[in-house]
Amino acid sequence: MKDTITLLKTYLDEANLNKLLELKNRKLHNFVAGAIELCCPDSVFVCTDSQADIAYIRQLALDQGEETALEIEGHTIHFDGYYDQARDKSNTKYLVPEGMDLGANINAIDKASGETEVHEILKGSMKGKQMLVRFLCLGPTNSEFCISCCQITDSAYVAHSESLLYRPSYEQFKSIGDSPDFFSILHSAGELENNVSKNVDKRRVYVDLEEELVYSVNTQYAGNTVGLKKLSLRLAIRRAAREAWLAEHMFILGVNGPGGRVTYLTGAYPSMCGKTSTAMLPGEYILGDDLAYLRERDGKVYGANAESGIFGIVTDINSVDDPLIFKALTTSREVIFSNVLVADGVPCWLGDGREAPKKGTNHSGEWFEGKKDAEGNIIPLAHKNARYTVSQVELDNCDPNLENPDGVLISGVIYGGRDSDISVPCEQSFDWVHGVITKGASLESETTAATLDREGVLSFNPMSNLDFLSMPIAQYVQMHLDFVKNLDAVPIIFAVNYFQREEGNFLTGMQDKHVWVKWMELRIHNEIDAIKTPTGLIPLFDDLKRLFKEVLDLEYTLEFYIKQFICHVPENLAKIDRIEKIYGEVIGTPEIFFKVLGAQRQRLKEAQARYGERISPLDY
Ligand code: SPV
Ligand code: MN
Repeated sequence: MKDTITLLKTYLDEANLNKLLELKNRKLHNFVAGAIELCCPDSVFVCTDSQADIAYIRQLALDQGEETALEIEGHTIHFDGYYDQARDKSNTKYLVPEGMDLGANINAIDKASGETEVHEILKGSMKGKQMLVRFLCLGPTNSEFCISCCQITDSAYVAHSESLLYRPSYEQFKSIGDSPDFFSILHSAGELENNVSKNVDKRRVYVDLEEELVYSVNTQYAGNTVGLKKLSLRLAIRRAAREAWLAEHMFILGVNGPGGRVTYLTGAYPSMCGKTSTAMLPGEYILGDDLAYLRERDGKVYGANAESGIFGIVTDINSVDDPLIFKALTTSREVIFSNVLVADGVPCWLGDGREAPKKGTNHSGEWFEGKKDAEGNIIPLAHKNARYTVSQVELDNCDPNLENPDGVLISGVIYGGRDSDISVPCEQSFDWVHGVITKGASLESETTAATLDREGVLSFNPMSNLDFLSMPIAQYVQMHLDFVKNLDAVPIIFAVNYFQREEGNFLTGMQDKHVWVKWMELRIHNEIDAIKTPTGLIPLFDDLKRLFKEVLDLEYTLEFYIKQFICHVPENLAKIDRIEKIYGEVIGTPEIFFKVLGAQRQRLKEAQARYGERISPLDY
């Protein structure tokens, strides 16, 4: 490679060179120079935190046709390619050096060959394009949570999305000086056809854990490209392990309790399991919807949102079920829609509660009702995983602590999954260890459209973080067990399941989650009792009856309570068998894991002998 500064001087005009060299960081200069040499852009734009630079990126996305303006001021639409609509799990891999073993459940490739492969694919990928260099950070700026990041991309849509999703950090980069302590992400959408990545067969997301560097190529979908989202989560999990904190796939919700108190809970649910709508419950506070950093301080757990915006699923958002976000998405502000249908400048999506147009433009191009794709499948009006991108401050109930460098005190953790007949709608674990093992680490959920897998298959997803785990599972579980060792105030672990079904019909209403979190809030403060079952502590009917009335103005019946909170013993036993088998094959699973699962099996069997296979909550 040419001398770094000489190379930068050749490719950058004076203004951009000055912006880059003002950051006196050799690793950064090398990263940019290396990316230029590899990707061969026509020009380079260095984006500072200035309004003018940020506006340049926003306009570029329109000028390049990656986004198109919609009727409402500030709204734009971006389309990803028809086959580039979700995270690509199979082509996302860790580059592992010799001697590193991440275990069987984690997708990895030998570092030397993976690096060669991805470099080959990236070679010349920015010819004819402008390279954009962005500085952003994870966690509130200048806080102990904060991680600086540099993203290079040739997609103005990716760079624009980051303006809405993260805090700018060019100024902060000045303060890190020559420190190598930042994440680097290099993305190219690759060759484009009709403005979408053409060579999706060569789509790759490769993560270099040693260099804290991610490569992403031949894709535009934000889950594969926006470096500070899932790409950095993979890096952050590893860094958290080194520094004894937790980087989690969690929302942070502030729940209003009696007497004006606000109690914060985090929640980890796989995609499309009600995570965002729980984080956004009307009347409560949203601190974050997807990525939480948790740290121990003074014997307590404090949490902060790694992000400051939302890349949320738009499917099923309507004025009745999600009034806050629906309002934000239908009034003037900066919003990027992706993969919805546009008809006469108006975005429409599945389940939006409005009359569906018969034609328009969507991720398949010009669309009409009944249109089929190359495989003969009917193309719905919009993709199920269609999304919106918006800054969190645009929500009426954004938590005022979003930028608080201290974070917020976390009193509860919720693990959510999707199953029809195993888990009750809401349950408290007996203690941290029981919760980590039987709720978090044992989480199973039916697959959804958020990844390119087949939908509806029950799959194992510990802490709903499996897709992003960058260390052996056993070590990750151990990290959770250890996290509370020095704590005086240990958060309570809960589990929820919004997807119980009886003869195909859902047993819980869309709004019921609001009652469950209010119940948790009262449990955290020890203000109501609970019933001990073999799998955890469940609500008393009278408490739920009162809460349904207070929170939702609904009459909750005993009949419904029994249906929802029946313990399905055989299904729970089968789940324990499955989980034991999985962890039996995981190298290094802590002994305590099998002990806690074994004790749960024992409790279930004893209860079964006494009350039968289906235990009503009134039986205990
Ligand atoms: C998820 O799928 O969990 C998301 C969206 O939050 S993505 O950015 O694709 O990860
Ligand atoms: Mn997510």
